[in-house]
Amino acid sequence: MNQEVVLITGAGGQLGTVLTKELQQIYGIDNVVATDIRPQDNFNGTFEILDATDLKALEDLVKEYNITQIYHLAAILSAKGEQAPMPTWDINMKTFFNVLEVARLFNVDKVFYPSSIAVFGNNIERVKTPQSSYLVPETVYGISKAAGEQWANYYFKKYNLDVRSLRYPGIVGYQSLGGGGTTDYAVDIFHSAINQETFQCFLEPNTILPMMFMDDAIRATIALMQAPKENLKTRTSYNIAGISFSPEELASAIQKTYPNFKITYKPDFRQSIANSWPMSIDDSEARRDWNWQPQYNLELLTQSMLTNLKLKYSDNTITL
Ligand code: AKB
Repeated sequence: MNQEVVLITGAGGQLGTVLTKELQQIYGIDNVVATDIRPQDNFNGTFEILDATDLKALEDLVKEYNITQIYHLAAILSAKGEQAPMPTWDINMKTFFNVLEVARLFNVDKVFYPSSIAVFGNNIERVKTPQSSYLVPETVYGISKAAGEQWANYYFKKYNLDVRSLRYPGIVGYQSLGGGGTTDYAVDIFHSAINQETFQCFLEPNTILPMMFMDDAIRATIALMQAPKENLKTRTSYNIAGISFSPEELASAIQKTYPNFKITYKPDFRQSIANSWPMSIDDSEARRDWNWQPQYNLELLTQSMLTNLKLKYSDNTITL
């Protein structure tokens, strides 16, 4: 087997920070090229500034490092995207087209493309939303991800480019903060709890959304990317499920450890985004094709978040 050399875009983001470290573990620190539009403090490994809308800059890096896999994480998320719809569309699509074209032209073996539960929209089955549900996204982020899924499938069918994709739910991890999504509250709430602050939630108490602990999200990503090519029947993007919960359920789980923790509610524009998304996901195709199985329930997620964040704050190693 040839040595894999992996390039990541958006390596400084919520998922990117953690995925970069995991890929360094798997492929060796010298075989991972982390890139982001912003410099990263105290980065351990190879880091390059990259604006992924710049085709030539991406091409130069792929050639310079002989890249064999690209994980394309750079994107503007659901809530932030609604503040600037046209730039969001441009950035999300242009960066992905650049990745697809560079991968096709320079024989990159595999591309990972994150999609999202944001591809679904109103009037779908919101409980156990099926893989084959129709997609009528309500946000520009969701529209860009739904379009991206089709382009992933197109490049696979037309050019045999091995693009693999997951529809992530909200990701909850202690290592990083959310980056402008509708599910960010589920990370922020833990920081308030540890710091003994009242948390003001921008969603209503009973808004149930699909979520996933960071470790599960990383495991799913690696499992998909390492699965035998012939097993993968879905070339748009796979549904994956972790846990579903509402803000009030999450607050109650936190109160088991921090009984004095308080939450208040002040829903804003993000409520209507959340209302258009599924409450839970049917991921039976991911389970069938590459043995997907989540490991974290609400209790385990809560305990892990509280324990690890407490350690980070007390060690002063919080670099969010
Ligand atoms: C967001 O809230 O926009 C993201 C997502 C679910 O894709 N976390």
